[in-house]
Amino acid sequence: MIRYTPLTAEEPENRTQMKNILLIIFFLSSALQGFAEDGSRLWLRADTKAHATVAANKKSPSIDIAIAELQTQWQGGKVNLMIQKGIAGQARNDNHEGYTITSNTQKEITIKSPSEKGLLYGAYHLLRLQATNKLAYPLNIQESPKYNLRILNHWDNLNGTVERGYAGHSIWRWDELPEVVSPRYKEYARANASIGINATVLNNVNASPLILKPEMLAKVKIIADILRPYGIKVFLSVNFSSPTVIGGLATSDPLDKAVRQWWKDKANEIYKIIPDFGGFLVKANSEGQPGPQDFGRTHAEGANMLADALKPHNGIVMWRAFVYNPTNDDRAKQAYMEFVPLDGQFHDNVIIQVKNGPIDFQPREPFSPLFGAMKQTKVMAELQITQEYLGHSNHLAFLAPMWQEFLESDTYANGKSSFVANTIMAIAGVANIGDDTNWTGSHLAQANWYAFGRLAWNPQLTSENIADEWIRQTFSQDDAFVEPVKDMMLNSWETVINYMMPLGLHHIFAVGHHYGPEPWGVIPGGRPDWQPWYFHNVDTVGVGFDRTKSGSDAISQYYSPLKEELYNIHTCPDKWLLWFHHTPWNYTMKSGRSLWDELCYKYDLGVQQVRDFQKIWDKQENQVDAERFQHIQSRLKIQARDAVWWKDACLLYFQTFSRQPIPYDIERPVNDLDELKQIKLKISNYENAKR
Ligand code: BDP
Repeated sequence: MIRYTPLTAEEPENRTQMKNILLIIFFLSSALQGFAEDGSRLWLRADTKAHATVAANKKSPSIDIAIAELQTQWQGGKVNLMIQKGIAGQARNDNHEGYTITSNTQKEITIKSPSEKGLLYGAYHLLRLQATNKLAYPLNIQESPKYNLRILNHWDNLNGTVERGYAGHSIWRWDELPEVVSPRYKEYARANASIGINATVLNNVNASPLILKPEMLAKVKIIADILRPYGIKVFLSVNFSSPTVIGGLATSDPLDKAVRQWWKDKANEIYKIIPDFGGFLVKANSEGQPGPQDFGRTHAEGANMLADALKPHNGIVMWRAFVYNPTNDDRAKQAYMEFVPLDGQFHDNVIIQVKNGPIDFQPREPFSPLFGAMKQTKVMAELQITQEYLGHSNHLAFLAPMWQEFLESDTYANGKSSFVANTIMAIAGVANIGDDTNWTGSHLAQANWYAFGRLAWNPQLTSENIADEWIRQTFSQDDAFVEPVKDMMLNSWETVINYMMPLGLHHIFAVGHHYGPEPWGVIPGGRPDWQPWYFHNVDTVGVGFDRTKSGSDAISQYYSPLKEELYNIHTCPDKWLLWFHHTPWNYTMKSGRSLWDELCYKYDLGVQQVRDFQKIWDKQENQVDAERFQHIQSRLKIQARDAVWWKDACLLYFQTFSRQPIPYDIERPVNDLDELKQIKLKISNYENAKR
């Protein structure tokens, strides 16, 4: 019933060979027919036959890239690239990445920036305006990024698998480096630079200590050299036990002198070959990873030790707050409980990296109460671009609206209005990139990579704007195509929520792969906060997690007046109702329906919405190349089937508790609960990836 077979680590060699042969045949035949519409060009599809005149007042590798991009794509008059120290207000920022673009006429355009990188960004900006038909003269643009650090996190393992990756294997071919250098590295750098991403963590947060071995660092250096002219700094995830595992020390205690020296030496070794190395990302004392608490030390002591080693080189530590220790307390509360008492203890080159929600990248979460809670600590947000909990690369879920909802959430920190976007100083996104030809497993998922970069540059851009830009560059300028497809994209996230986990339900996924529904799931011997029941708490009275005072009181971690709004079941927004309240089946919702009926309607709505996506897409057949048309069409079919699967599974299961009929005016279930319970998908990317 479910046709889903992602690539696994154990892809047999003969299959790989076969794939290569097929690829060669495919490329030969497409070379004869013209360019294959395989998605490999991402949103960078402009004609490259222009012969623009471009002048620059400085020469450098980054400026050379800007010149080459403009020369080959810019259809207008002359472009001047000028490094200039004091430039206009809006374009100033600490990182000097801002720029201005001015012109009087189409005949001559000037891009100014204090930095080479800024000129490169300016060049991509100008080309984007051209590619989206948005050039309006005279130009008077001032831009600078909201955050200095806009970073991708790759959860890529050294063996080529990608944890929670749904686009094939890792793009980093460690086994071939440093001798063989994939052309993809440069294409990757270019795509990121075009949307303002300026940093990347190459390896998984579940980090192998081997990444810090000299032979691996030599490979990392090659990648760093390729990314540098595109303005991208390389970072690495490190394993806290590295001093013991690869250094041969007896301990990895952060207060041990030899351990501290080991990290200092390691930092010196790295900076000798990668002088602009960014620093470390660390997952410590989380899901079995080693950390300072193994030695009775705090997260602050652990982070500071690494920060001290990096400090002389201007490196930083991004220390993750994704911790939940096996206590009896609500998992949603634990990161806050662990980190808030440490506020003020972190050195100034440590940033605490906090996932957007308090649990774990669920289809929809309220923002984590850690945002705004640490007054003397730098905090950054971690978003997930890869769709671990949103249908992998099978389902369409355009995530800009989700990230926007998050960034625009008011924390009310310090008793006044204070949006999440203003409580953070950087943004990380867990990449959805792999070695699939189309990079992200599905064509439409490219939009999430794009949206991440654009929002990290300017969180005030609207989702609509971003979708519009992306569609125009990637597919077509024709409004008859742009408008309906944009509509579909903008509704897609909420649609997934509707058929998976409406009204604040969360983590009722099948255990392990997080793809299908398993609200009944039980992991024998597993910890309670890995069991779906822990999160939905269904019984004959109602459903939902009681996070009020009568329950875990996680709500107390939020500021007033949000706190009061959430405590009160009548003012708690519907979208978070079952996140915060164990709600009776007969509770009257804002719509006037009972909770049970509302739940049924939401699931049904989700199914109908995917059906509508199919209609919208099928109508576009003549507007799109056959290759991408069919690919997307086939994904939407999977999504439509999966939506029904989700709806039937959840409603039939919850119905055994609500004991009420599914309203008769909605689609009847087409599956039996007992059959659905038998489904066991064999997708364990996770198992393969975790070593
Ligand atoms: C969870 C993923 C797991 C990651 C973990 C993390 O299921 O694979 O290792 O987050 O962020 O969402 O560390």
